[in-house]
Amino acid sequence: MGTDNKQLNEISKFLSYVLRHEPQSIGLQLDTEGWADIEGLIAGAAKQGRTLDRTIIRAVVSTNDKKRFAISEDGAFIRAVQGHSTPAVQREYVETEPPETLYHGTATRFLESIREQGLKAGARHHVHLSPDKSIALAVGKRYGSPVILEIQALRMYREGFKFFLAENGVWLTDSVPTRFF
Ligand code: HQG
Repeated sequence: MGTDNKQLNEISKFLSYVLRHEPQSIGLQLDTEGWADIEGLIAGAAKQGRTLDRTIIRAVVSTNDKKRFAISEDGAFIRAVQGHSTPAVQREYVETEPPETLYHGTATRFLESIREQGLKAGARHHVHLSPDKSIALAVGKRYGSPVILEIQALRMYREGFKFFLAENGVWLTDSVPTRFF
């Protein structure tokens, strides 16, 4: 069976689902840093009739457009580097000083609520920010007509807000009050 982009993309979506959100859906255990045993992942997927092997998992990890996943140095474990909603995972990211400005892409229909409440993490564990406007635009487009919010990240940091940089370049913070827009 050929491993075309469509197939890799489809497996990436499956991995996002089980490694970020619903590991229990295939009986998979994640540790607090998000690591799952690759053999357990293959076995859990097989129970749902989904055939995976180490070669295709490695291909998904290495070709992934947003570098969403990482494999441990010993090759035994895999994790999503950010984007979790499952309470099983509480990653300890390294706190990092952010650049002056970071961007958050959202949909215009969320703006009224965001202007009232600021940015909230929602189901995921953090608010996701990007140093790149075009990435923020693409993120916003997933939910409708997109809009980019410019966040005064360095000012937030200097006022005591924590920022974390995930291994794939996505910036994370707990919430963004409106005074930093
Ligand atoms: C919005 C993708 C109303 C927020 C991307 C967003 C990202 C509010 C939505 C990653 C709000 C949450 C995360 C408030 C925030 N009122 N709406 N007070 N505060 N929102 O998907 O940032 O492709 O959980 O603007 O690249 O869109 O999956 O977060 O629209 O890095 O790897 O609530 O997902 O990565 O949506 O995306 P999400 P997000 P992947």
